[in-house]
Amino acid sequence: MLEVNDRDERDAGRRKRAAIVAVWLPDVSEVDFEASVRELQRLVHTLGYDPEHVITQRRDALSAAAVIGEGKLKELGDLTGGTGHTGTTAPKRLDKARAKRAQGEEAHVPQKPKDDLEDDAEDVSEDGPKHGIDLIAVDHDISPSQARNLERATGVAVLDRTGVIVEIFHRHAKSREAKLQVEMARLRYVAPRLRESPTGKERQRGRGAGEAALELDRRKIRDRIKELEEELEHVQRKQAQRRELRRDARRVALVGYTNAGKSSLMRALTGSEVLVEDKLFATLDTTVRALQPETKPRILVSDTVGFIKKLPHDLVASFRSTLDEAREASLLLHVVDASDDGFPAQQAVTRGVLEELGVDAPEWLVLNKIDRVDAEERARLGRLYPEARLLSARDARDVAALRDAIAAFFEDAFIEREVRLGYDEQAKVARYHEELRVLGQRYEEDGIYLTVRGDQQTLESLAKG
Ligand SMILES: Nc1nc2c(ncn2[C@@H]2O[C@H](COP(=O)(O)OP(=O)(O)OP(=O)(O)O)[C@@H](O)[C@H]2O)c(=O)[nH]1
Ligand SMILES: [Mg+2]
Repeated sequence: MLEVNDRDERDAGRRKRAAIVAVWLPDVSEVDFEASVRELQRLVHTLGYDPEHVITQRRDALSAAAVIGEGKLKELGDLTGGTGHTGTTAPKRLDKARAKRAQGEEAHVPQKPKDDLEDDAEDVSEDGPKHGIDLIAVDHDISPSQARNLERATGVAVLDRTGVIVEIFHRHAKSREAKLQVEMARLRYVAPRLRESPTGKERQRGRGAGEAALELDRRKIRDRIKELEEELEHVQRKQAQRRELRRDARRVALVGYTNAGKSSLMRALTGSEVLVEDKLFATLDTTVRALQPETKPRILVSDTVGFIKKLPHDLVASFRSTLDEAREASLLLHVVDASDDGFPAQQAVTRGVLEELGVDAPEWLVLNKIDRVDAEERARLGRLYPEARLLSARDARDVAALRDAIAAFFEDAFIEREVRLGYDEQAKVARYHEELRVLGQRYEEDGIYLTVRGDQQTLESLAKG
């Protein structure tokens, strides 16, 4: 006991550590494999762990039992202080962690518990994780039984790629809508990972509070998901109404891979204070602001949630409203981080998601962070992507040029028209001034003549209304 306490005290305040497990499958190139592992390291880091160890293995397929083969599993067990094989009972602390996740609490990855040691002779190891590994992150989507087997062999909690992403979303969700969406995705992810029922041995021993929580059975989870769906529908109806009000406005959506610099560009283009962070999935909520300096008619810019390789489908589906922004935009700025070697793959992922969503607005490729790219590489990118805009969100001149290009894009589609209004229609005259550019105004006997310029949609809706 003393030893365990000592270790806990020593560990208090230390940053948590993670080990990454990745299998290099035959149909994956070396570049893609390494990029994927690096990305998972960044994800794990965003979640608050130092990804200190990377265990990789070449295999034809994932091992059905525990992802990696027996030899590697032993190696992993040595690293974590686990048995290295799957033949032991899952330690209770892992179940508690799972139960907590299912309840929507913080999924902190447990240390060796002090109170469970004596009565569980089969527990993974008597002296706890030797190297203080707190999490194993697997770069594949794995089955609940593979996760359980890995946990048995290592005595450490296991998350797969989806699990890591779901946890990050959970921590970063701020608005009511984002929170509801994440809770739903989380329940859908966690539910199949709950153990169905305790084993006979555990039943004899009697169960503590932690295990009682496990009895959150599937039916309860389904009920909760239903509740969430209803609440979400209500919130989203309101969102849709808000979008309806902006319908006539010209809209630009910033889309792209996570961390590409969408929010940075949003800030620069609109002078707004949206969150910019060197984290994956910093943005989960949509923000809409007017392009600055303001054009007439106004152009609205929206920032959206970033995409990632193998973005869990539940999460894609649940972030509908951010994606509706993209769907309803007249122009898409597809932002990529040009300083990242792996950007073509990231660009392809974003394209894939946009296609799946049926987004077909004109799309400009923005090669951002060009300040981090040397002259030679810039020239190469210029040749390779002649249509792209190479820029830095940190360079005021680049941002001003982009702003002008956006304004010109809409301006090109504007038309000029002369309209006649009655002298009793002052309110309407005012609306024309507010929503369109008025180039001239004449007072004739039969009415007020306005020469206006703007987009067809706004012109038509004003003529009707
Ligand atoms: N050097 C450099 N860094 C940039 C540039 N644009 C963005 N960054 C940095 O890149 C990181 C991510 O930027 P964000 O604007 O938060 O990226 P995002 O695309 O909104 O990311 P998510 O919201 O996570 O999808 C931050 O640390 C920014 O400061 C740029 O042009 N040059
Ligand atoms: Mg962002």
